[in-house]
Amino acid sequence: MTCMRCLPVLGALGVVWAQIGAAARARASELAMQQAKAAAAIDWGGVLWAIIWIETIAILLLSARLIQLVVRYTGYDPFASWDRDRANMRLWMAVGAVGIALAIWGAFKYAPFTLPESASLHGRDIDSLRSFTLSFTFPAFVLVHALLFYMIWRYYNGKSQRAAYELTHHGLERGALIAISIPVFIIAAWGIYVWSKPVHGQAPSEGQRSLEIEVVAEQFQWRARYPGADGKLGRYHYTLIGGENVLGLDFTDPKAQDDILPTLKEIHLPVGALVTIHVRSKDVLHSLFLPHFRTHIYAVPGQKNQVMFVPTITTKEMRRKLGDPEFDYELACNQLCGGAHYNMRMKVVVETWEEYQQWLSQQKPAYTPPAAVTSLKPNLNL
Ligand SMILES: [Cu+2]
Repeated sequence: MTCMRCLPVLGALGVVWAQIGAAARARASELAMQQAKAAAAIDWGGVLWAIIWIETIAILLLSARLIQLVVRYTGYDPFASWDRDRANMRLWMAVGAVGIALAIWGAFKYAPFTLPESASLHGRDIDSLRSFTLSFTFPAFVLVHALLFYMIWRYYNGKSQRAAYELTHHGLERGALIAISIPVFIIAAWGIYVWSKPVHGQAPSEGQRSLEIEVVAEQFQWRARYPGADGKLGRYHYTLIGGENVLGLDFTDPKAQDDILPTLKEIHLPVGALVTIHVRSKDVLHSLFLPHFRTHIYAVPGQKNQVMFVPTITTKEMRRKLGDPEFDYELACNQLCGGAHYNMRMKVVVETWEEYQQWLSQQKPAYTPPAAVTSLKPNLNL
């Protein structure tokens, strides 16, 4: 009984909590877009929804309690003629029907938001693995739910026919074990092979170009570093971070002296080349996520990570395929890393080798040689 009394309070608290959270999130994104305007605003829409929810739940709970009290003190039960077991069964059937209808509706509604075909070589294997996994799990999902609701309908309490109870059925158990373990084993073994590819399982093939770049995470942006003419990224150390040396490069290392730091928030990648991205973080845990290339790795403070893939479709080609001239590949942070986490994204441009070279030649080196500075003569022709 005590528990019954707590329920309305707990329910109301839950609703208030959810509404406060929703209102806070809405406010946070609003703030980012229109700081001054949103700072002074109260989300009256959110407050109104919270009130409506609380009132609705309270009315439902009070009505139920009222019916209970009327039954107790008057002896009159408006539901006396009901077959409660049958009513429960029918309600469960309704839950099943609504659930299935919502699932079908959701599948169609959100279909346009799914990712396009993979734009990386290993991504195709990941997509095949996903299709294979779904080809087993989806029929299993449908079958289990169909059986669940069938059993409720067939054997609901109160019906004359009762379900038979059997302690063990070795044949059934053996069959289920084999039927389940074979696809699970295939998925696990294939998964280990496929998922290791973007981490360390690829090497450039004969005549294939390769490129190593670095992407560094910090609250709340990504910074990229490209190798200079030597094709190698130079040393860095976190103690050297400061001033203009935002990535802590060690300029005593000749390999670091020609490294290039693109100024814009975008990275360019040549199509068909094996791209290795070295990933590190300057502050908290971030996550480098390239959904179109089916590539993802954590950016961990104090640790070097790397991920590799071969982009197979240029941005222009993908725009044509999707019929969307605005389409861009995205590099996003996939780890809730702080207040402006949503802002932590970069555009990824995949282009031909020639276009890539041209773009790279326009980027700024991270280092200005001291000799170039000291050789400047003072202008004395006053
Ligand atoms: Cu982040």
